[in-house]
Amino acid sequence: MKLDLTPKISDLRVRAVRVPMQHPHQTASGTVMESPLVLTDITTEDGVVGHSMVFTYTVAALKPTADLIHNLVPLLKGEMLAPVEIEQKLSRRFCLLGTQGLVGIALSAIDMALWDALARSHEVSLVRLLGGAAKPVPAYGSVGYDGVAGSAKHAETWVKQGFTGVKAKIGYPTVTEDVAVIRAIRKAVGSSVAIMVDYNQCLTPSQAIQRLRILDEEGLTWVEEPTLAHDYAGHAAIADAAKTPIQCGENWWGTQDMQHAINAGASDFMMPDVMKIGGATGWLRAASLAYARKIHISSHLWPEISAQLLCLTPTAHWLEYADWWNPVIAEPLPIVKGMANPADASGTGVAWDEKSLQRFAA
Ligand code: SMN
Ligand code: MG
Repeated sequence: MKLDLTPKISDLRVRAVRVPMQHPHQTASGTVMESPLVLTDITTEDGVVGHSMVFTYTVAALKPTADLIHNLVPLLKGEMLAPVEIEQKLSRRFCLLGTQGLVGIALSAIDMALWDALARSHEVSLVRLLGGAAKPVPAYGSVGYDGVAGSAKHAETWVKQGFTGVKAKIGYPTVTEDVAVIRAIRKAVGSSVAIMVDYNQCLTPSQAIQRLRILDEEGLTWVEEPTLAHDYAGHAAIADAAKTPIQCGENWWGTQDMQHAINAGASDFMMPDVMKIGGATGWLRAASLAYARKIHISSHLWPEISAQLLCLTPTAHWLEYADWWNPVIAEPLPIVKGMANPADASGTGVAWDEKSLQRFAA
């Protein structure tokens, strides 16, 4: 009987940090003023360390999330380094409470750190561990709710760095203002750059249908979250009425939310957030759902691990690039001529710049 050589988990370390934003990132539904992050390090009995980070959006959720992850240590110590097995164990354990919200974030933090540790223990990237091939992925840069001049300037900065796509946060008081921002960006970046827009859930379905009648003439690559993230019927009504593809997904908790969205025909494209969809395990399941329906899948935030996961996604579309967390990452994702190049080093590409971490300890 072959001995199972999979190492066991020996320890888990959690650190809370607050990374300042170079510029506050404004959306129609709120502004990201800083990045409260929880960094998780899972160590195996062989001394391999897997890393992950999660973003709690508000400092109010930072300590509760760190404590929640730390409280999982007794469920992990001594377990085999088997992310899929552990995901099932933890999902059963949290079935009654539910795996949405901070629980979902905590479980994803564990999952991503476990996959990083497993890839590192085999001295391969996550892509290679899972049988994929690392390849460049088209990336877009995000522009905040910064008005006509600010949005055009920020979009131009991304394109000067080689990006071939930019996404602008809109949802201004009138559709005229939305169009003014879009046209200023189009003027600044030219006709060959993809422009996406993001309403961050700020419209009612009927407002969105009205605004899209006008936005449909602007040649946009997608219109993102025009209404509430979990209003699948509302998004489906908008998608039916609009010519421009509708994009949703960053706020879906796990693949069940995604399945509900697919069943409702909520959007033309989908963009799970690896932290909310269930870590790398959740992402792989989401990629399978999308493959079955040939739905384009893009990522939300998390460039390093998302670049790897998109190489394992048959219907991969765009990578959302964000440099917010680069101050704590040892080797931020390289972007060359607007293409994201997944790290060919071991793991998910996530490791810490320990020196700079000291500056951001919460
Ligand atoms: C977004 C939402 C919340 C924080 C950052 C960015 C935005 C996106 O919806 O799609 O990037
Ligand atoms: Mg969005």
